[in-house]
Order: sequence, then C-alpha cells, then structure tokens
Amino acid sequence: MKLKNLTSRMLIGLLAIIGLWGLGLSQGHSQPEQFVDVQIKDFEFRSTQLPLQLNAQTVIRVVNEDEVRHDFGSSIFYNSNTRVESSGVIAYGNDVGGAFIEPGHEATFHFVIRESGRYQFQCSIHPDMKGEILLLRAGTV
Ligand SMILES: [Cu+2]
Repeated sequence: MKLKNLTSRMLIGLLAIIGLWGLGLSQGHSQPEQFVDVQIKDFEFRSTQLPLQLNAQTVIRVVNEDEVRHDFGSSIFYNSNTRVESSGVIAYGNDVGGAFIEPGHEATFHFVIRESGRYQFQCSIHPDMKGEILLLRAGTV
C-alpha cells in the first residue's frame, strides 16, 4: 500500500512535468518556446509532428541513437539567427545549415521560424537519409 502510494505520487509528479512542458506551447505571451524532438535511429529520422507557431522561439532537439555519426541539416534554419549546441560546441548565425551529431549524442537548435511550409531534414553523410518532412502550420497567436 505504501509502495503504491509512492508510485502514484511519482506518476502525478511526472504528469505535472509533462503538463508544464506542454504549457510552453499554449502560452501566447512572454517568450513561449515550442519543442520538436527528433530521434535518429537505424538510419532514419523520427520526429514528433506538432503544429508550430511562426515567430515563436523554437527548439529542435536531435538525438543520435545510432552507432555512427550523423548529420542533421535543414533549410528550416536559413534566414533565422540559429543557435546550435552539439557535443559541447555552440555556434550562432544566419547561415547555420545543420550540425554533425556523434553516436549517443544530441544537438539542440534554437531559432525562430519565419515562414511556414514544408521542410526536409537530411544527413549529408548518408545521402539515402532524407528524413521526414515536417509540416509546419502557422498557428494563430
Ligand atoms: Cu547519417
């Protein structure tokens, strides 16, 4: 009984954290951030498909779960001041095209989407890895 209570309390705590995470999506003021998670596994990009808002701080987190190095590149970053963090290296700029991600590592991209549309991800090391097309819809603010 005691163990059960502890487990349900942990579950409630976890749900609260998930709730806070989701809150960033719905708040229309004070610098909301929206998050996209991309997993690289078995030479494939797997991403969450969320409706994203234009002109809001966006964070794309890419995790490489393969045993080889991959590259995550997309034209989504063009014309936006993008901050990339990958393996302890941080880069800024308007001409960031992507980042290499070592096995077991992750990269995060912080930027603002200026134009809605379809954006393709690709890996320059493995030309067959075209990734998924992420459809970005302009939400109402
Ligand atoms: Cu690759």
